Amino acid sequence: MFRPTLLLIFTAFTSVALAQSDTPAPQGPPNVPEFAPAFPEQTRAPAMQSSAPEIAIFVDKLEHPWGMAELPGGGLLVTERAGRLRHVSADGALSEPIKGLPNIWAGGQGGMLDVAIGPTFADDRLIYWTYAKATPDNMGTTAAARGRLSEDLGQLTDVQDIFVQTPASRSGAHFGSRIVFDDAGHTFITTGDRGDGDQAQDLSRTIGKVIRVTLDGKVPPDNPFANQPAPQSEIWSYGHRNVQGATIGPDGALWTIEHGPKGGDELNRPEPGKNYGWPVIGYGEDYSGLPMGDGLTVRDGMEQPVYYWDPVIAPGGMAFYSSAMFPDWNGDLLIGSLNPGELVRLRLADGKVVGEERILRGIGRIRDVEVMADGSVLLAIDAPNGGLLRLSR
Ligand SMILES: [Ca+2]
Repeated sequence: MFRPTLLLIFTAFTSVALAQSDTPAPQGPPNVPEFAPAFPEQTRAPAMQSSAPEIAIFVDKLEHPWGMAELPGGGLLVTERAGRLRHVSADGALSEPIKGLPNIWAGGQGGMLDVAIGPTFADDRLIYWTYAKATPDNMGTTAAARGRLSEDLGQLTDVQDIFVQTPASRSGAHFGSRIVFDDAGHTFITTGDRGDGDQAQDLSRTIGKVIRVTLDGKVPPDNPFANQPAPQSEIWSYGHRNVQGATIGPDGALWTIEHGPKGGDELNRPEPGKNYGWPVIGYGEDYSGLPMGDGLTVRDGMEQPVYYWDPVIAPGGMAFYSSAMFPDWNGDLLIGSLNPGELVRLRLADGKVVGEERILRGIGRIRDVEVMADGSVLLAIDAPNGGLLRLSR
């Protein structure tokens, strides 16, 4: 990953003037060629090209970095899946682990996951994170918590969970998750299906759901199932497989991205109370090569993704770009790909994808993408010897 000679090759390869063609971004053949998109450009949108970013190592030697969040005034917080949260200064100096995290179930895909700066941080220093919570009988479940970050950035206090997924499971698979805020006091928490897709359709469980609660974990009165008993009242949308990317778009709405099986990664714009189909409909197949369920891509009462990928990109985190440093990326969605390992750039118009670029293929498994206040872009590279890369111009 951190080999300058390879980085130079990537830079040269992508050093092409802004252009757009009618052919899709380079990718392999579909796993399920018989599936057709439900509308034009739901997949394989025309390829775009932008001029190359400069790449620098920002932080070396992180163990499976998973989430990043820039602090007001500079510097950022970064999680490591094994169960750590650290501060990184504006010049890339890495702190010792911040003390005060709850008990974390670190195993399989579980551990310390996303981190976000609370909307009221300037007043109360509250930060938020998602993690695999260890239950008393040593099962793991996705949870979201918040705590107060000390002025010296070394300690969390007043830690409390604001969401705990039910039921817990012994599975090490599909914990999600991201945590994002709208500008009206709502917290969205994305989850995964814990390797049991049927539960994503079960509204009595918070497996395979997008969750919406207040900043302190209460059910907002306008939630789609607010009049139902908990935990259904916490559900915003359902039928999701494993949502590891989420952000609020320029339209003020929640956008999410989820892992499909073999084929069928999806970009969604989840609306309240709606069913996003997993595992009943989708654009992938089982890892065995057999169809998922009845092999359907469309069904009444189930929503279509805005966009899908086959073969998969294995999406991590994502962010909309808005800054002067990369003017040709303005308004675009930047998505981290774990496999094949690249930055995926989507251009949207009227809620549809109209262009796609694959940038920095082979750079490594990108778990998260953070657009910094200065317009640079940080990529969290997941690996035993992972780290953070900084893209600039
Ligand atoms: Ca779906």
